Amino acid sequence: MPLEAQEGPQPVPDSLSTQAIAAGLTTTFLGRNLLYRPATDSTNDDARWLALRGAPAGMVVIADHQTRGRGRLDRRWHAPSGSSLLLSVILRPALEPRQVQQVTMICGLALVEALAAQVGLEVGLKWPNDLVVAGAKVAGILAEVGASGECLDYVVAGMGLNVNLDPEQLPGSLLTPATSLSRLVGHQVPRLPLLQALLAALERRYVALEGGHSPHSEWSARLVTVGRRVQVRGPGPFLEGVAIGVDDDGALLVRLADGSLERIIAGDVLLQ
Ligand code: BT5
Repeated sequence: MPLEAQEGPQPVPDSLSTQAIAAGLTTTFLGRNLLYRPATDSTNDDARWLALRGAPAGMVVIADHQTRGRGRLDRRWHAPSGSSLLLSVILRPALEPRQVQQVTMICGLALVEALAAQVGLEVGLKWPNDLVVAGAKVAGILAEVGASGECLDYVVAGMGLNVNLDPEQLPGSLLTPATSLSRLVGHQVPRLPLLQALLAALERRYVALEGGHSPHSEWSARLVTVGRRVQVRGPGPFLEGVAIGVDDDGALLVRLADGSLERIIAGDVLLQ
């Protein structure tokens, strides 16, 4: 990964920079080690590269533009340059690989917390990794792990949040309709205070996780998926049923028409 690429657009009022982010940061370690890139392929790829070379927990890679921003299953994440918060956090939680959804949980809850505090928005979580408002996706989380045996070596927690974008700028063929903060509140939203609030909320939640506190109950209470009729498209067969809850590892429990219970570890859920 070429680390020297710090060239890019000239600063604008809402511009991100290492200095501007550090100036208002209230965290102890999360984001204290930060790489800002005007443009990159994918912040998750950069963070993984750094994690493999020993970068510490709490290091953040953030970009204004991604040429190959990714979702799950190598799907594209679209974000017009400068419109979004696109960041990846390196974490090294004492979890087993099967528990990695707990990292997605704390990221989702930290985003919810920051959006409530900074923008006054009530945002829901949609299993497994989306933030939604009235059925439209405003953010997505992509947690990728490096593991050796039964131990997680690192987790790269990537977050893409649609801040100041017109959903019409995005391709028409999205899995779920998209929205953005500016669309929801009717004005441009400064990214810097939102980012700083997000990092502070995530640090608190990561410290709690490391202290043995599970985010499970708070996360499941926020899931708009639970209690709904769903269609599940995943690696396994296509399923339809009622989402009745999530287990400790964050797998979705779906009751099928024949009364049987399916445990879904990965997939896309359509709410009916
Ligand atoms: C996600 O995947 O939602 C995870 C997105 C994570 C993106 C961040 S940006 C910083 C970091 N670096 C990366 O390279 N990635 C992370 P998934 O649930 O698979 O959803 C992907 C799908 O969302 C795509 O196939 C589109 O249908 C849709 N999509 C793409 N861009 C979108 C956007 N801006 N808003 C809403 N939906 C979008």
